[in-house]
Amino acid sequence: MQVILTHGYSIIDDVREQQIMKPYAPLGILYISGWLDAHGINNHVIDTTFITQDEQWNQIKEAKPEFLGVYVNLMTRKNVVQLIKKIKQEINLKHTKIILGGPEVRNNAQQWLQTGADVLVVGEGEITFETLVTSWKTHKDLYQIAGIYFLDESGNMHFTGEREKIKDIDILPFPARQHISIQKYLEVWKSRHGKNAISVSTMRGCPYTCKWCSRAVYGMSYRRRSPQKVVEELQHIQEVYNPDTIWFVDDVFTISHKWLEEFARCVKEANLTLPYECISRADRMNAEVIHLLKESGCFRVWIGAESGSQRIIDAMDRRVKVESVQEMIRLSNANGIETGTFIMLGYPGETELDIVQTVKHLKAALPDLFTITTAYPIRGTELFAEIQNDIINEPDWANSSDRDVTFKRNYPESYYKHAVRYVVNETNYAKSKAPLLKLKSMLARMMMWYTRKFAV
Ligand code: B12
Ligand code: SF4
Repeated sequence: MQVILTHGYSIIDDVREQQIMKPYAPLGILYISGWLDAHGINNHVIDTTFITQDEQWNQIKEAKPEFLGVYVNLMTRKNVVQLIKKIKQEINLKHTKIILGGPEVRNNAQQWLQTGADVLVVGEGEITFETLVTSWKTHKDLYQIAGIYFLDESGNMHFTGEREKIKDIDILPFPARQHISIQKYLEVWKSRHGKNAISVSTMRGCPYTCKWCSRAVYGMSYRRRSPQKVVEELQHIQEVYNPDTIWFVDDVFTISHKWLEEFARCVKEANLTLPYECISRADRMNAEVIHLLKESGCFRVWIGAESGSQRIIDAMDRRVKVESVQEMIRLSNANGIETGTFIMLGYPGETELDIVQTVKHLKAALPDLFTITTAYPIRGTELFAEIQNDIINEPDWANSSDRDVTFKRNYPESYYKHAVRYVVNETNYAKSKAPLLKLKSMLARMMMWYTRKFAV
């Protein structure tokens, strides 16, 4: 039995990431690979981050796998659709079973199955994938495997029901980083930023309800690895790869204060000095938490609010107070932790006044970094359900992502390009006082007015 795991992301196609150059290894398939290793199932990972789709195709053609598992998210949809179509046309791969997993499959099941995928795994993938590769011999077997979608003999979509989530995620082996070239990731980081990073996951699921956020994989659960296990993994990473920093991909790193306390204690006991970056929420932070973060090696914390307007934060069901976001950003900075925040413009109902409040919020908080996006509706989210009747343009599913879906907002689409420039330049001006930034900000504000009045 030949099992291959792969994904559809390639930096060569991603002009934006070529500028940022902070790629991370595909943790989802590495977790599955580690699980298969631990259960004696030989498997191979084709990591496409640094290769082209053609190279990926050649490797698959050569290997002729019996099972091909592919991770897919909304951005890699197009590449994965193309891959599936090629496989379906290749006579030498007629026995290859295509199994998809990741956040994209649950809410696009019909489309993926019609495209040619044989089985879709929803939610956590380790046990479902293992069960598939060990017990799927005939089509009938699929009905017994929980957590999958497939087409029945009449071509109708069949769902076998949710698989029970793994209760104790400490049973998961470390992701099989040894199956790919982590060195390559470390090198590109180092050459561009002088420092490098490796990603680590300590929790699965998030109990919050932000309307634009996809919880298609782990749902609203909260499960956490023990601090001891996490520190063990960090020690292992330091020994084998010796990265400069760690990025915790967790949704809300400080969600449990008890966990954080224990984590800080374990880090200290292990004499571990590995600076890390993480994401949190202001309502799960306070002075003590910031102290624990600092003590355990946190050099940067991202604290989201998405907007500076409480009205919009409430509309998003973000459940946080804008003042507390500002306070936690300032407090983290004062304690020597760099800060970042996320901003989203164009949320339904947002007016120019809300955008001005967002600028005020950024100026009051002065985070070291912020990212800014225009809101887009991910299928399966509450935001998607809310704007469904206001969709203006939904491009061909197979050639686009949810980011390309446009919906009716308060202002025309072109307005938001200028609004982004306004927020960026005005905030950066507040930091540096460079006159050119003020000029750019004023120009952007004028264009906001112009597009608001005259653009269609
Ligand atoms: C880290 C991360 C990133 C990183 C790094 C990505 C990377 N290479 O790892 C960066 C910052 C680059 C990033 C970027 C983006 N991200 Co992101 N990201 C995450 C995050 C926080 C963690 C991912 C992770 O490592 N999880 C841990 C692993 C173990 O979980 P997993 O990948 O889901 O894998 C499990 C299952 O999905 C399944 N599975 C996975 N693969 C496979 C394959 C098979 C065959 C099977 C059977 C099962 C299976 O089994 C795995 C183990 O149980 C998730 C949110 C989250 N909490 O998961 C968002 C998330 C994946 N990102 C998301 C989005 C929207 C983006 C961006 C579009 C954001 C943007 N505006 O630019 C970009 C797109 C990047 C791209 N081109 O692909 C969405 C995806 C939504 C969707 N429906 O596709 C998520 C879910 C966030 C959210 N809650 O909305 N992201
Ligand atoms: S945005 Fe963050 S806090 Fe909100 S639901 Fe998503 S992961 Fe949870």
